[in-house]
Amino acid sequence: MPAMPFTATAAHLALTNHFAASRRGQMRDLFAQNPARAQEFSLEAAGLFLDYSKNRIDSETVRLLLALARECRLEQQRDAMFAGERINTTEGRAVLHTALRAPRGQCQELDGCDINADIHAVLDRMHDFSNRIRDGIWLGCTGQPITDIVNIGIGGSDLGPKMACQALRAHGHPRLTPHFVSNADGHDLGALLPRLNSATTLFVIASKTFTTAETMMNAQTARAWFLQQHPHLDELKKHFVAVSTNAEAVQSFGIAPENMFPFWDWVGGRYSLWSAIGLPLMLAIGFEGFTQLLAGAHALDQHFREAPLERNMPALLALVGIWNRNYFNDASLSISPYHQDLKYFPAYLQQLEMESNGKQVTCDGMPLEAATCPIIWGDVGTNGQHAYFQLLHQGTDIIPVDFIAALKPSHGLPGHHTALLANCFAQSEALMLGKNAEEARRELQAESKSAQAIEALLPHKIFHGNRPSNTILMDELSPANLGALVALYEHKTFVQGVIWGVNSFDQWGVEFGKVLARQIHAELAGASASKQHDSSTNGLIARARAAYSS
Ligand code: G6Q
Repeated sequence: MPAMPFTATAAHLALTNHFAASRRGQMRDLFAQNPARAQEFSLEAAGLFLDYSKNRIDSETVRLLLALARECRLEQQRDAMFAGERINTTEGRAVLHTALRAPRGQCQELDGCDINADIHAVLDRMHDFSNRIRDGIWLGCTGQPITDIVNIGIGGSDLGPKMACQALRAHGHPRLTPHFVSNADGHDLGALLPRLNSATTLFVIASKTFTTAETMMNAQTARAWFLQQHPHLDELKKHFVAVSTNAEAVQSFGIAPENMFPFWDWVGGRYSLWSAIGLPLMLAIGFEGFTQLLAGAHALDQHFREAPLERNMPALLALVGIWNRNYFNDASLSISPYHQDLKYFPAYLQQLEMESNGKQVTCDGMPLEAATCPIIWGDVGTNGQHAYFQLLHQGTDIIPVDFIAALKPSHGLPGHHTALLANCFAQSEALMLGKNAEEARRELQAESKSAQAIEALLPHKIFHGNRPSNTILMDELSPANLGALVALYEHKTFVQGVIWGVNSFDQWGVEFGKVLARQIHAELAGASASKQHDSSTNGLIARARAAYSS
């Protein structure tokens, strides 16, 4: 990690001066001056096309941002990650999710051992298991094939497979319905259980630690529900499997070792889709589809490792984000997939980026001098257009947007996809161009409004434009392209973490949250409420206890 904060680099000073000189520049002028602008600021890699030309940048901006990346030793740190160095320093762990998608036989050393064989041994077991479920060979306790897969997990043990099962639902097995239960709130599991046939349901208990309170509570409830209907403990093994790094806890829960799919401490929760945490996805789309997902991510890994930074998609996406965040001071980033099947992608990226880079100190424990991760949020287009896009176009904050779309749909309904893409492209164009007073006035005049009405309406009809966005396109939302897309954002997150000098792979805030509720939980469930909190918290506890007892 960099010895000095990025704000102390020569490139940062140059960027600060460049920002002062260029910040009032208008993208519409830059496009008019340079007909090759879109070509200059776009590139293809691993089945993805990125157009980042609708950003407030010119060639000099990119040159200086690349210099910043080099001064922060991005290439060396990228190589250290791929080499299995323990770059997650606060947990003393290597960061090797990229090894999970490397082809069989591609050696990956960790502490002198090749982990590729271990990875593929687990993939082989997942392959065999998913084939048996999908082909109807694995039977439930009454001899019927499985119809419903319920993943019980939270955070990194939920968001990845949930997002990917939805994204690739067009590739799903017709007999199998995946469900995802994560919340400690019983309204989540409680709403699902009555809809399930216990004799044809498979529960996948997914937890790296196998100690997470929400997951353990939901798993125990699911187990009790199942045993109520099938009291023989022996039947559990046809309906409960686990994905975890904690074999002992899995066994104590009552899941046999042959029903456990392991992964390793060098796989961070939010980077674990590619490991056995992806089991529900493999069950849904099959081993071949899962292999294509891994291959797409691997292709992007190769690109990230080998392409010069000048033509490196994750690096450029990240650096443009740094420009927006640290120079223009844009505090949020909206993710706008124009694909219904990517509806969980904004939530997935929210965890990936905010949990990775929402940090307050550098790797050396020094307070950060610059802002880090913007707030990540969003929803699918066109829905967002009829809700919060008003603020994107005319709000007082500038909010960069990432538009994501597939050129071909996975449905056959005529007309819809052209309309969808037209909306997507029109939004980024409008955000960039805006509408000046002259253009707005002309429009109002064409509507034959009176001069007085025109002047009254004019301020409301003006769009200042110059609002930045990226557009990411793929041919279709295939497993391979989804793999590449997720890997693109993983590496973007890594690059930004390197520039900010933070550890993108720990999550002490999440760990803090895991212990916070324990004491109050005991007080809510116990005989008498303690008075040791502030008056607000004491009052809330008293209210909840009164509601229980009434
Ligand atoms: C991810 C985080 C966090 C984690 C969940 C679930 O990077 O660490 O979201 O995935 O808290 O943890 P378990 O898998 O251990 O249940």
